[in-house]
Amino acid sequence: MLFTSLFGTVAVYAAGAAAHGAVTGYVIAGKSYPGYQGFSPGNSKNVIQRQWPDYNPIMSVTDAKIRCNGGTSATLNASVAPGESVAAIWGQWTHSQGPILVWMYKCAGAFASCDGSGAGWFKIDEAGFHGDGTKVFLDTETPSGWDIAKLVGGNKQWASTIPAGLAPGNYLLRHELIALHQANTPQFYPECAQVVVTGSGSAQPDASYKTSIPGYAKQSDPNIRVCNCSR
Ligand SMILES: *[C@@H]1O[C@H](CO)[C@@H](O)[C@H](O)[C@H]1NC(C)=O
Ligand SMILES: [Cu+2]
Repeated sequence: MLFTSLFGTVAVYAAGAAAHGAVTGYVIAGKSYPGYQGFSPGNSKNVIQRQWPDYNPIMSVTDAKIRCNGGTSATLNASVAPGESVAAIWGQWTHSQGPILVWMYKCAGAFASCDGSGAGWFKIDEAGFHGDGTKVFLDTETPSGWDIAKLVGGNKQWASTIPAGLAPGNYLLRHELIALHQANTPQFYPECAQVVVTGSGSAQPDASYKTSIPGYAKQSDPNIRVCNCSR
């Protein structure tokens, strides 16, 4: 029986880990922070990242997991000043088509009571398609035409800059990959970390730049219902 259960565990892990990915670490203002490794609650618990139960694709824009991949709390935070760099690192990534989006959300108070609800999310970075439209389905960095393909090879990092003048406070930092390799079947991979923005800025995005998550995209949105096949 021991053999059976061990084998079962390995098989489940392998199936979950086979072709997907999640943020598993950060480099913020030049400092490295381990993220959550997943699949084994109890490991790497004291991290800045909100702990996610798995990194299977989220298939519905209304799934509550789309906010932070199901992560609701973390024990630590990272300090960062406006203008400094925040990079996420993916432990593995295999899909070469789709956008990269980086979002923030200002907590009203302590992280422990900050659930990311309401129309408070704003985008600080994005990377989409910029190829010539003729070769978009190759599983390599060039010429897929999508920056997300750089995460398939390379160092699997995406660096963004905290907006200049952003008001200090406690923020959730959300990295989102949307994989579009299956026609009309977008897959969402979002993870969140807790960052304390320092400084004396006062800038906050206007309400027109803010949205709820879930809620920022419709399942029928043509921008996420694409077919990369044979152009
Ligand atoms: C951020 O982390 C530091 C160091 O662990 C801690 O002292 C501080 O209270 C934390 N800040 C918040 C807002 O949780
Ligand atoms: Cu996948």
